[in-house]
Amino acid sequence: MFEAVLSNAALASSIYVNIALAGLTIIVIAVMSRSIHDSRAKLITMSTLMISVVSISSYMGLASGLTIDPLVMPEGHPLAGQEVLSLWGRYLTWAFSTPFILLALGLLARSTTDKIFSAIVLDVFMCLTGLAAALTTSSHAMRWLWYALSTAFFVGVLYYLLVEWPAEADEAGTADIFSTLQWMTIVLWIGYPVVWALGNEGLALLEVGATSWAYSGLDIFAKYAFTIILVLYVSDEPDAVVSTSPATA
Ligand code: RET
Repeated sequence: MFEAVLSNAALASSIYVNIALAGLTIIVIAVMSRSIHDSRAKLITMSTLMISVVSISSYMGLASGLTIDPLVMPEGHPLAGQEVLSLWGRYLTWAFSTPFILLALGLLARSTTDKIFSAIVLDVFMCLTGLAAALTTSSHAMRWLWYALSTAFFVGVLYYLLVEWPAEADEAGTADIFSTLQWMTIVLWIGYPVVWALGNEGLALLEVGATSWAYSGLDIFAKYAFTIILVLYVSDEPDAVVSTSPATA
């Protein structure tokens, strides 16, 4: 499978570019974090750092062919009976990377543990049911039923992003930065199910290289740009973010 990646220039570049950007982001954040001392500010920073730690591992899985397989599509699929290259490792590793995005946002909004926990559980199941959609080859209808279930979990995640956390961020005094990152997240995240639907595993309007680049492009903004914007804000250790001691709270 490693050769299947190497022989397709669009597919290969969509993977290698992200390995480089994830590596770069890790170095930049590791250096910036050295001057952050408050434990809450540091926790948010470390959470964003983990997004790229997962990402570089995820893209290594794709580059090495470990998490890629040709799957024969069932009857009803536009490419029925043909082998479609599935980069299923993406869906698996989103279950590890996206929780860190939500943890960072929840902490920024000073949300409560129960809400952060619930948003993350919904998010993990959104990714795992998306993986199930990609790996189901026995029935075309079942692929889309998994897709629908994943979308239902996604709606749950959107509820926290659109309703619960903005109100809490308002109270916490982080409304400005929160709304920037919140809208960036909502718009970019909606792009992922759209790419799945249009991509080679869905309606097959895009071939594998274009599908992979579409995800990679979304990743560049949803992970690395998101991380840099958030860490630039947190590194000043604003009052709205830092730990409040019991004496002053
Ligand atoms: C799938 C397909 C099934 C329906 C839905 C999906 C949503 C995926 C999302 C992924 C976000 C990924 C990010 C990765 C960065 O590391 C699984 C594509 C709703 C929202 C932000």
